[in-house]
Amino acid sequence: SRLRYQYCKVIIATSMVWFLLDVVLLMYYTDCASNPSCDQNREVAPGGVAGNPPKKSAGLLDAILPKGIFKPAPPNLPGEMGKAVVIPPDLQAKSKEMFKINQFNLMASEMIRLNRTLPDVRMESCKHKEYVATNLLPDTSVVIVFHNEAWTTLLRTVWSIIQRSPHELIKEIILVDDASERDFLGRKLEMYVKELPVPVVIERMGERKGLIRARLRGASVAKGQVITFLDAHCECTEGWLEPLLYEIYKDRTSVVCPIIDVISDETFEYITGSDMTWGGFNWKLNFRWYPVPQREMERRGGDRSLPLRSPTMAGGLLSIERNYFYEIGSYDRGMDIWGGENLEMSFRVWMCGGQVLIATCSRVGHVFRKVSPYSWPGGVVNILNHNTMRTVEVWMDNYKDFYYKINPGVKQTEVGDLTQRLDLRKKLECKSFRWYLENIYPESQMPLDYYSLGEVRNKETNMCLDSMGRKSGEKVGMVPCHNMGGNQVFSYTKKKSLMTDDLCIDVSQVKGPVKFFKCHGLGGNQLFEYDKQTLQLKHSNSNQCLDKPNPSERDTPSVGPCNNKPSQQWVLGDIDLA
Ligand code: LR7
Ligand code: MN
Repeated sequence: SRLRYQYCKVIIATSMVWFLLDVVLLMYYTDCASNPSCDQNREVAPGGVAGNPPKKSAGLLDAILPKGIFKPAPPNLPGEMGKAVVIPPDLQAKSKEMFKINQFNLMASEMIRLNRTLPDVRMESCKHKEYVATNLLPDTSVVIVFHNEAWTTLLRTVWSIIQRSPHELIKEIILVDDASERDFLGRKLEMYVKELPVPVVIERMGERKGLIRARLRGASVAKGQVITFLDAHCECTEGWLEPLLYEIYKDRTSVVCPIIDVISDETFEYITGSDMTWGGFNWKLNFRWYPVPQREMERRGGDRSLPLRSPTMAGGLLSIERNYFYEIGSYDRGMDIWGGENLEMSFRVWMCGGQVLIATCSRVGHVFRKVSPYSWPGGVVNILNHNTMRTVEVWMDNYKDFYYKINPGVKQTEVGDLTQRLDLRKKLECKSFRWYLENIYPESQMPLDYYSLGEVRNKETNMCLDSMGRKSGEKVGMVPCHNMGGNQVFSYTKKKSLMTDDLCIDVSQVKGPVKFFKCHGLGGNQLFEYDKQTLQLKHSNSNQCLDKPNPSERDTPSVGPCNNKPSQQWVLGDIDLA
């Protein structure tokens, strides 16, 4: 392996200047990538790292000068300026194989410099914004937790902070290793970070504790006035930090997130995200992006560079004043491995007097994955249910019914001791979940008021409306009632829509199929009058009634001229029309 290392060095030093599609180099990449002991990445990093001073500068090697002065982008290197990496055809099979290691294109990541350049993706009005002088802004510790992260993505996160933040604002970077099992994240990482131009601290969890407790550990050693959390596969762009710190400078109870741009898991292309979406959640308590409502645009006087008051946050990328982090209850130590903590913190901050902001002038890229790459000790479903139950039990009051009804079987999950979290809510004199929905999130997918929450049963057929797990634009299902909630839970809301999760029943054409559509809360095609005497669900716009499926449709309800046949009679579960 020592020999291979030398080999790597020689190859890099001699051919990297020309290379790009140089076959020799690409062969080297494959060798290096699959061999954890290969030190290719070290060479792409700063000169003199880990006692391996580059003998001869070969373009790449001194891309960063010793004092942290950065040269302009070397042209034509893969991934520079955030461009997509193209894997040549003969390496595609290999790159597919490597994809499984981290559930992203590891080969592409390894082809990109750790300090690659990125475009300035901010909207124009952000670029010249005046904040206060840097020395008035609070400084920050950046906490990055990781479990089995790839070398290149982890270090590219670190390098992007170094490259694009004022160093006087970075108190330190804290890397918290949540019991990774990869050798290169051990001593090699420790040696490497010693050479970096900002202080880097490495904390080791010893045993796998999950990201929530790992972040708590990171926070506990942080010395900055602010703690900034990042995932371990991010890239910060120009001017990312100042808008986050500035909001905290103005109001220490602000918890501030950047816009999270997309780093493609396939090509590592940097793709700008939208400033027109914010954080919400559905009945299953999944975090979801939803369009920013007109109301919020107007509150900001149409200025899109002003921070958004977001109902929830994605969770991975945020700045919070260090003392406020503890005052407001840090994280719930009872949560395991992954998930739920972002909604828990969002509800808590809003309900207990703070605010969650998205600073639209701050942009950080994140590698979004389709599949999770790690093990889930105790089982993924158990862990997610456990964490989410802790959130709903402590914060959601009666609105937790939505979660439980759409997730039959969750209640068997063990939730653990909640007394400390319930005490916290009392001590902080937090407002109700209803207050949160009314004031912070009136567009929520959970109706503020509703008549029913349960099945919608057809009198003639004894079949129930069923979402069938379908999406917006697809047909509503109707199958035998199973009495277990889940996909057969609908709410008849006080806005008179029939809603399941974040979808509403929508009839847009006369005689057309009965479909699901995103709830818009404006009545229209989504408005049904329920008559408790005749049991009809009358679609006002078309003046027709909801009926069993037409003979031509197997399992989709229909609409037709109202009559008094039992096929147009519906019994709504748990209804209270008072
Ligand atoms: O056991 C673990 N220990 C860890 O240290 C499992 C994970 N981790 C680390 C992991 O290495 C990574 O750095 O925790 C971080 C988050 O895990 P990811 O990247 O596998 O998941 P994700 O990007 O889907 O995570 C999103 O949701 C999580 C819910 O618990 C956290 O809040 C993540 O921080 C969050 N990420 C983001 O908000 C980035 C944008 C994604 C979106 C939407
Ligand atoms: Mn992530």
